[in-house]
Amino acid sequence: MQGSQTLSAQDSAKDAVKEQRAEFYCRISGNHLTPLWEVLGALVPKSPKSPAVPALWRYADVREQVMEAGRLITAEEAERRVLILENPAMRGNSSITQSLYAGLQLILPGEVAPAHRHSQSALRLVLDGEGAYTAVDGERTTMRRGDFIITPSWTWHDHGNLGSEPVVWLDGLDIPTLRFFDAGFAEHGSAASQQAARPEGDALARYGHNLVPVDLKQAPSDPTKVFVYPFAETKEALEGIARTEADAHFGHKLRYVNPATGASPMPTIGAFAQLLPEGFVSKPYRSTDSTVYVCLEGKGSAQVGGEDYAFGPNDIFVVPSWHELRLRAEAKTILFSFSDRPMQQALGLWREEKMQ
Ligand code: GTQ
Repeated sequence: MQGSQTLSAQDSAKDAVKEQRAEFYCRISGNHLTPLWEVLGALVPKSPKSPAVPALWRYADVREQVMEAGRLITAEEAERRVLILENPAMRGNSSITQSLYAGLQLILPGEVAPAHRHSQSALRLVLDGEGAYTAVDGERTTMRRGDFIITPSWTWHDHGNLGSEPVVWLDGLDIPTLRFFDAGFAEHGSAASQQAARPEGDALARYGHNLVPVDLKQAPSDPTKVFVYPFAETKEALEGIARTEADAHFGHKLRYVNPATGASPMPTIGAFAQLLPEGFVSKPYRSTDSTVYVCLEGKGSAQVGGEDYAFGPNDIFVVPSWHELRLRAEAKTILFSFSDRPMQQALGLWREEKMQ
């Protein structure tokens, strides 16, 4: 009896304190103040607690809806006809991770997505169809499946389709990052399509063969002038290194670089290509850069947060920060991926953990 009375006395003392605090919080709220101690654990977590969740988009499930968008609006009217891949736990945010945006862009035969430029950096990974091009600062490049194409911050770009089939690619942009920094600018071009200032292939010839113009000067954060990384070359590199033993965590994984500096192609987004031999099972791995993966060839599965996500060609999946990833390949598999790693590294924040 004595014990429970003491307990209830303690309880009512606690309740009184709670009430006083609640009244205090309410009063200071009028001055736009709020107590740190109520939120400190969430603000300064022991390890990353991403609001993003793992997710996979099967291309076969969404392709028809992308095509349906093509019957509802023209590329010109939409400016960019894109279905945004939204992280299921962050709907309404136009984000696939906290810092990055991804979308599927469709361009139909004869269409033009008009020239514009913005401070957001963009990458394209060509998935489906042939005959489209992207023009970047006066040079066109034909888009072939698996090609990794970039439009760095503030470069003019337009897209067009000169072929006879619909073309779909994955867009990856740093839109949420620029929104976070309130650093977004954009403008429209004076014409829908840019005048060609240089012949197709010029940038790749000039900057993409382990040679650069003799007077080229680039700061470490400058984007590469190589704006297309043809899949044929990426595949040749991956198959070349796949003759040696695979890394236990990555298989055979390469990082796309600005060949003039060794830095990432663009300062805000890092990109990677990896080959997993048939039957490969990776050891678990995690890193602080939430990563978007695209399967270009083969099939397998990604185990993230204890769940298995089976993937095949053109399927896209996202692995949030600090989530353990285990990759399995049922056939020889090629994955493309991108993340905000260069930003985190520039700020000294990036961490990884290779588990056994
Ligand atoms: O192609 O310029 O998915 O400006 C989103 C914004 C693509 C583009 C997107 C863009 C673009």
